[in-house]
Amino acid sequence: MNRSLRLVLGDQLTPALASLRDLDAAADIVLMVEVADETRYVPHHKQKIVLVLSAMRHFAADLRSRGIRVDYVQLDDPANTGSFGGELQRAVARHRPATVVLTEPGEWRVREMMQSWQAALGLPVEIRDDDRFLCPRADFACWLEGRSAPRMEFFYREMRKRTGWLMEAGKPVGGDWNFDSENRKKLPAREVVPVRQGFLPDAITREVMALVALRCADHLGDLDAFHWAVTREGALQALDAFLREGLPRFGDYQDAMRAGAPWVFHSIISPYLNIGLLVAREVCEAAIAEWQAGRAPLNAVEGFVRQILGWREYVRGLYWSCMPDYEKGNFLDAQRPLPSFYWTGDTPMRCIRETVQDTLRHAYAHHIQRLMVTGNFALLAGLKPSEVEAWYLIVYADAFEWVELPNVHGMVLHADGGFLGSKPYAASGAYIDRMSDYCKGCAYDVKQKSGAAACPFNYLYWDFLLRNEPKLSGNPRMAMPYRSLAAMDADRKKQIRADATRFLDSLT
Ligand code: FAD
Ligand code: DLZ
Ligand code: SF4
Repeated sequence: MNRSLRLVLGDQLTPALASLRDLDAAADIVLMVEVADETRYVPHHKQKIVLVLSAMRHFAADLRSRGIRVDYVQLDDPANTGSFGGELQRAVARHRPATVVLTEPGEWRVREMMQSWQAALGLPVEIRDDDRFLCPRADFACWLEGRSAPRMEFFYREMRKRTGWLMEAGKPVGGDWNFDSENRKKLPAREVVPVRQGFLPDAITREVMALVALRCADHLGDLDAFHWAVTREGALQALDAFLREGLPRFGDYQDAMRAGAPWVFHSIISPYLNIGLLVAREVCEAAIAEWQAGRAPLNAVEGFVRQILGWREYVRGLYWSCMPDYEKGNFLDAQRPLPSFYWTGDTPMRCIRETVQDTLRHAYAHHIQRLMVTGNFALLAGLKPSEVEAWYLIVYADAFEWVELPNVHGMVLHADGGFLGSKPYAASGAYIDRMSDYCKGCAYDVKQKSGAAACPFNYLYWDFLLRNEPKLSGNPRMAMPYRSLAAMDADRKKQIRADATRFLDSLT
């Protein structure tokens, strides 16, 4: 029989996946494998492993209910070899297929593995493009060609034109491509944020939780707080709840942070998008429909669509165009080890404590917490890119290297010298104070600029500029802070260096 074996990975849980599309239910077999290598190439947060494995099991059950033969290997199967390659070999021996059909993976390291499979198996291995993304890799490479400083904004405009989303007669609706200036409001204390729709673990999820608790006992994270959806139906419910309760104010409060409320008005759908329970097109179209129906304002809908059509597609395009060299750079020569409070939250800096605690408890923190709190600190303190990147890949339920690495290496740490973004997102305590309620309950004083009681972000900000003056002062987008620095007298600069040295030395 001319049978093909269709391997579906843990982040490919989409019924319309390229490698499932022309499946012949009478002959073909879907292979899904839980492998130890994937659970430990970094020690992921326990919730991420439970999410992926439980969603895989539900997806397999769904395929079976539609008459598709699924060969599913569990993590605790005694014969499990622990690797994609090993399990594929065993499955080929079991089923004797004529071909193996795959969809390209999300990560470079898995792509490298896949390249060797045809020779190892002695069978044709077809790797199909992952067309769940809105910009094919080849199109992105064309767009990138010849650009020494690609910018998300210009890529995004191309994507708006290509999709026709939020466009009218070839022009952006509302007259602007971007309404970010309306999207930086501080969250008033009276503003009630939506309650996150959580999902109680069912029997399959509880079984996976027990397995993960046993096998990944040394991984960080709290399983009691596991409330992720593990099916497409659940993910659609979460999307629907966001569209009704979050989207209308998503734009206004996109950058706002509040202690004890990590989701604010965010969608909390990134894990579902990244493992395939939702796809980008349906999410953007659903948001646009809310604007068309007059239920959500343009600044919210444009802002939300830009995150997915713009940022998500842009970082993915850059990842595949720039790997494997992308992760090697360290433009600012940052060498400081990651402080232990990134793993515990045990620090008097309340903004970091709250962000790390949210992260440990929920495997989630929203974009501004990641960028302007833990990320900003890592940038200012000169933390080593490889250690910071490992942390972000470990702690979040949505972390996959294609999206994590460009955000951390490029956007946060400026380790690519400004290829992804035009300037480092460096900020003093004043930014965090403006956008959050963290500073009120902090042991440090955000208004003080120097001395032991001063907010460390204040002197670390200027110390960062001083330390990196030769590399950054020529950047036109850094002209303003460097003008302020030039106006400072020598004593003030000496004080900044002394405060920063005292603080940074205390980290180790
Ligand atoms: P919302 O704020 O509701 O945004 C909607 C969607 O837009 C998200 O679900 C996501 O799919 C997309 N999106 C938003 N911002 C970005 C972005 N910068 N890059 C790519 N997609 C974006 N996102 C991940 O999916 N995985 C990661 O590992 C990841 N690591 C990050 C690390 C750092 C340092 C930073 C600054 C950002 C990172 N992001 C990552 C992007 C962003 O923070 C998350 O996508 C977002 O916080 C997820 O929450 P949400 O679904 O509530 O997003
Ligand atoms: C993240 C993850 C984990 C923890 N476990 C598995 C697994 O056991 N089997 C699997 O197919 N996929 C898993 N994944 C997702 C993969 O790591 C992901 O498919 C690759 O990183 C490619 O993006
Ligand atoms: Fe963070 Fe500084 Fe505010 Fe404390 S005072 S919460 S350290 S920004």
